[in-house]
Amino acid sequence: MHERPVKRRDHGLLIRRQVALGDPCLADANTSARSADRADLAACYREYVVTSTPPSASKFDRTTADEGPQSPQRRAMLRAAAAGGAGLLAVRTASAQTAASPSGQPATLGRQPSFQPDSDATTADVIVETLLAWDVDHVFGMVGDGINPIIEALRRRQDKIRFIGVRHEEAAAFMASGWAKSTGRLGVCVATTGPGAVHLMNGLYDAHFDGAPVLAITGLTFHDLIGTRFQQSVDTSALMQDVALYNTVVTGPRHALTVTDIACRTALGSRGVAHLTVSKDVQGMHFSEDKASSENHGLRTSTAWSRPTPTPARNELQAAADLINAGNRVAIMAGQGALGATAELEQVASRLNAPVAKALLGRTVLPDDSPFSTGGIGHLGTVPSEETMHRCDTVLIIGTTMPWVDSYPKPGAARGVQLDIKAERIGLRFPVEVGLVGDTKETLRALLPLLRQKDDAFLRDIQGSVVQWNALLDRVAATERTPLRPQSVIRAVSDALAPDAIVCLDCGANTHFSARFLTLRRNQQLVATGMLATMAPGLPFAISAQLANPARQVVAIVGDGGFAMLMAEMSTAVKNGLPVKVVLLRNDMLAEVVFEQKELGNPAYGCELGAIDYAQIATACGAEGLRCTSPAGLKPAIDALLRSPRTALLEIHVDPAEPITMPGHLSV
Ligand SMILES: Cc1ncc(C[n+]2csc(CCOP(=O)(O)OP(=O)(O)O)c2C)c(N)n1
Ligand SMILES: [Mg+2]
Repeated sequence: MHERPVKRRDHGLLIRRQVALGDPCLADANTSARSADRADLAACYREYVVTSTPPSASKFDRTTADEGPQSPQRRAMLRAAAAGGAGLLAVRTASAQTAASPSGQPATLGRQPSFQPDSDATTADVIVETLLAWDVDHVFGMVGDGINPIIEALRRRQDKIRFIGVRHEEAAAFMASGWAKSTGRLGVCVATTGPGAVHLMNGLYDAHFDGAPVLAITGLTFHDLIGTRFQQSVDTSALMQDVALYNTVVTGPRHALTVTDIACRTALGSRGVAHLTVSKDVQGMHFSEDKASSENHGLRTSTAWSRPTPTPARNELQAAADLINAGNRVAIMAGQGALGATAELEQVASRLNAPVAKALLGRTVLPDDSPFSTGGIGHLGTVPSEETMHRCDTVLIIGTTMPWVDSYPKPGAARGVQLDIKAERIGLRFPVEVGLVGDTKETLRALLPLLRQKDDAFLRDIQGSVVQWNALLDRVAATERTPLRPQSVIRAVSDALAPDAIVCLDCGANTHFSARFLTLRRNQQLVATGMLATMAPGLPFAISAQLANPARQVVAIVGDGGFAMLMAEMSTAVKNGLPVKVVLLRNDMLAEVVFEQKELGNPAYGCELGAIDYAQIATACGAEGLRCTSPAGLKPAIDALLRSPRTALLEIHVDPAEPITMPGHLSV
């Protein structure tokens, strides 16, 4: 088969140049360069260039100049990273980031498959080589006899692709989802036949519900024992039917050549989960054993990739602009679809003098201290956001289907325009008159010149409400009592975060408090479970976010119930030398559900957790375990946590009776 040459890319040079230029797409590299690690980073560049080694023998003849993943530098880096070299990891990830844009989609890669399988290559080899061609350099999973050939193919390429072994496959799927959410790049997880695949499901649904590009690879029982009630023979294809946008049984290396590409392309292009399942014997099948069917004349797909950036037609943009221009009090609701379009959103908000309410996953589309921001919206949101939506006469909904309909304007009380990349989402929560289906950044750019400048009367009104709301938050956060008020804990954490921290959330009362009391600034990032609202992802999200962003501070804020579900992953963080920080709000209770049961008029039932010493759990896993039980100890404990160079957990005893409230019911 024929190869087309691909452009050689020197990652080291590329990063250095982009850091110097302050390329906003390279937030990580910029951060690294700004931070105290700058000298380390420079040393790393030198080191990995100097220590690079020639390619090791492969079943694939490379006939072209190698792209990033195959470069000797990259191999040296990954080898060092596998051995726990944090500095080298920083370089590796910065280079990988060159393929990602902050809009949550990789930039155009423009690559072609650069390998030619020889007759010895197995299905597993083809799958892993295709992942490399797609710039995948981390795979999360758990070994098992149903995927041994795939694990072996990963082992033989460990200098190019890092396998992160987990303690529970659910965590691997959360890590893949968290990786995709925090980088916009493809997250990949692998699990064995039957039980391993079943364990992936919750994390895959998280990715599916939040549009995170994830590829799951699972084993299937022996190809000729499917349907014979053989051990572990779960029908993984049927299992994934609902969660996966692309779901295929791989029949051999020849088939793997095409379908692995299609799986990667589907996950990235359609933003969701793709699933490949392969019988364990088929994983080891050699190319020479795989006879092509009569209609397969050497079919090969291409990994050439172009980021979809559609813009609506001119007349649709004009219709949207006309509607918005006719409004007197224009409000914006923005979600994760606007991540990466901050500059454009700021320009539009400024042109319209529009307050901007932000859905949880899109919390950082504008910094919380922006003059346009009204904070979060919905049950976890703020009074100014509610006011904005209930007082506006025009709403522009951008990249969100925030689920709480009562936080949108009342139908008929405002006119609406909605911008979303997915056509089927237009009008889902609010009956808009104009739908713009397109890429947020490009569409806002095209819309801006059509919008007329508005006065700031509405914005100033809402800003008055923001001032009052912030004063209320300050008073709540200033409460000093034992057990601690969770809001004061979150405020103290927020105040201590690094300027470019990545905060990962779980699900529970702790999420309500975090959503309200974290002030997220420019360059900070939030990774959370949105539409699935599942317990337990906080720590796995933090682990993959830290792997993807080694130079940044990564903090998981979790409840005790959610943490207990996957707490063995602390050892995954320790084993991989990741300085993840866990802030654990301990109330010995599944507190959110206590309030939900009470709201229904029921006594709390089934919500008590057995007391666990979480600081000791952390220590037992090889991490640092800290504890705080009083207001006086709070700040020093948080400082000690964040200063620790190791994986560390701070267990903070908080008041289980502190209620979660709708925005209007928060009181001092
Ligand atoms: C996997 C999963 N199981 C159950 C729930 C329902 N649920 C939502 S919040 C919650 C309690 C969370 O408890 P914890 O992690 O201790 O946080 P807290 O509410 O105490 O802050 C439960 C059981 C869920 N969202 N996800
Ligand atoms: Mg709890």
